[in-house]
Amino acid sequence: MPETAVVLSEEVREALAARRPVVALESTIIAHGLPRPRNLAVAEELEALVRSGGAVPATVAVLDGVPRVGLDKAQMERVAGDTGVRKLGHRDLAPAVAAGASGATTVSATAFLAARAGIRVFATGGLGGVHREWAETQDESADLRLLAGTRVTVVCAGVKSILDVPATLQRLETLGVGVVGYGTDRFSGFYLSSSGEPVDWTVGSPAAVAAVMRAQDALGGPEAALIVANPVPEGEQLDPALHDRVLAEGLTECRERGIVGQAVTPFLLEYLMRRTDGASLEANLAAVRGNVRLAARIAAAWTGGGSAAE
Ligand code: PSU
Ligand code: MN
Repeated sequence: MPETAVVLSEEVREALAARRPVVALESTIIAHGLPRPRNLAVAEELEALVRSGGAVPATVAVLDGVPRVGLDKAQMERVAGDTGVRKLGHRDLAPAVAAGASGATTVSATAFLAARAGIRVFATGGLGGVHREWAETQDESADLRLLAGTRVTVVCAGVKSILDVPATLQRLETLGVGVVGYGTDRFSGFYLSSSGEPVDWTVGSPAAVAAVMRAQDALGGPEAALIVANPVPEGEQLDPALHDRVLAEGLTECRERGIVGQAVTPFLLEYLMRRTDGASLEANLAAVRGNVRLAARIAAAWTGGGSAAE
């Protein structure tokens, strides 16, 4: 790939060259997962949280056909405010580049571009995964396959609870993607602190995550990702009974309206937000903030070579 294929901001390039901590952030959550105009404030807040954790934020997006790692203020405003910004998974990158299009990157596209740029740690809200209607639709997010072949550490609140969580965990096992619970032996449930599903491995500190990352590299083999499932604090989770009720209604409406493909996830997130009077949005934001903070500490432990930042 020619060097110009992915453009790093000067700040990100310098930080990587000096081996200072960098955290990649995705932009689909900004453009398609949160309501305007609050999404711009959130994007800026997330970058500020990375900075206060001692790391450099690198929000990823494609603008006018150029994949960018690290956005300036005007570029961030376009991602948050321009309604023509598309949703780009990994497979959409080449057509978007060729067409000169602009789009926000999902986990799959962000992880790919971050890895290309040399960034190891990436924070998001919740991963995509296997949808509950999989038997009819075969809808499984491209996030999973991409993570099976991309050596990044993804800090997330598990997978979105709109999904079939046990099936998604099974797919991650089949694909050889490592999953560790952060401070818990339960898999995080996105809007909920726990999905109720167990995880096989628990880590308790950023240094412990960095040790797993170093072991991955030392062992070699398939270049799979590491998923760090970080639960939203219980006091900030969505009420589980409200969650289950509204989600069931949203899934029915999604089916009745024939919503498929890339539109499913944004539709369900928006439906939950409306029908919980914004409570799901607050839980989603609490999860993302926690993930971004933790990612900065993991990036610091990673670049510090093990002695650094607890
Ligand atoms: N996390 C959030 N909100 C989001 C997403 C993650 O809190 O909107 C996005 C991510 O970009 C993820 C995408 O990759 O949802 C999954 O979409 P799909 O199911 O269409 O692959
Ligand atoms: Mn999908």
